[in-house]
Amino acid sequence: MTTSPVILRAVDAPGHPTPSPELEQLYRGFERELLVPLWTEIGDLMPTSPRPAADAHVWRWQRLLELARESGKLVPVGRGGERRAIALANPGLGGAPYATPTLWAAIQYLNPREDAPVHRHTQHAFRFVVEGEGVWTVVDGDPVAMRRGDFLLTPGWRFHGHHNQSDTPMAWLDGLDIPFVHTTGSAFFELGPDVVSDHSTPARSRAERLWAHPGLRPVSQPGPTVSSPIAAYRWEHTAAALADQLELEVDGFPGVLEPGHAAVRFSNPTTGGDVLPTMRAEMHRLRAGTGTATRREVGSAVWQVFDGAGVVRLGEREWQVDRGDLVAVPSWVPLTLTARTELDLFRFSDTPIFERLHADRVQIEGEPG
Ligand code: GTQ
Ligand code: FE2
Repeated sequence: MTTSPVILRAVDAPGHPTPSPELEQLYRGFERELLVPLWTEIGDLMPTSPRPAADAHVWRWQRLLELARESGKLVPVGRGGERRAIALANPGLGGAPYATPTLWAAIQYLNPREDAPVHRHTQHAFRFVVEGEGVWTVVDGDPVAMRRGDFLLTPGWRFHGHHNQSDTPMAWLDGLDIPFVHTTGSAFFELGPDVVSDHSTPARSRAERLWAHPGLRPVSQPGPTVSSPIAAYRWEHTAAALADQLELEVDGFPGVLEPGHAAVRFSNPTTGGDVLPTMRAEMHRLRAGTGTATRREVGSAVWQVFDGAGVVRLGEREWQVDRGDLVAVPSWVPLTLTARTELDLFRFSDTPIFERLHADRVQIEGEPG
């Protein structure tokens, strides 16, 4: 996308006009009237297949954590700044705090006994916890405990604040659709009460007590909801689902995504679809020594290593990754994962947007495209 003034130049190429003083005059006329002809832009605007501006990139969790800890010493959390959150800025996106053109990914950090104030916004959000515990996120008045492996939802326009009730700092991953909402001009924001009044620490949220029982929904709550009503998907459930898939494989039954690769998607129990209107979230487990097929798809994703170590290949580039490391996967870049040890990965993507628009596409190497 062009953000600086366009300077049109005549080029001597097939399908292009012959350079001449008159042509230069014509192009200056376009500029004066804020017009851009297609013939000078066609290659960039309408490529034969996606050529995303975003780069494939890896951020190291240990580096993020060091800087988050330092921020914890220097930067207060309160009204105004709202959150001590530090976003991944994709090197292809001009310094914007965007992991991909649609997705925000940030490390958020709270010191012992700190509160992050209550607000709400149209952006959809989730938290994923790679390590630690002791923070409760309060969503529309319902306190939700955050622990390692848990995936927690803050759907758009719900009031939410966080409080650390422990004696240790806690860091976690935030995922939001901030870039998508920003570029489409659909952001609304509202402050809540200045003080977090409820510092209670229930082991389970009200939302979980109502909704988080496998295959069972409360009869009092009919009808679909656009976002999942499950406030927290607990690690014990996710871990059991992954382990069972791999065990089925050992027993010779179907269920795994591909050999040695178990995968589950967090879903909205009222629809069976994605947890949020704009974001998909999944957990993957690869047996030690196995690799995935090479796959690319329309839309962008961010992966975080939850446990283990492995290799991420994106196009021509390759990275060794460890616990907590974050990987930005731009649209249509071929991705291959290899597990050095057993490898658990969290993944989120903007796929629901493309599915809704019927613009989704997947290509797996070796299969008919
Ligand atoms: O925790 O409410 O990383 O509003 C970015 C925006 C976290 C939050 C972010 C937010 C939040
Ligand atoms: Fe927020």
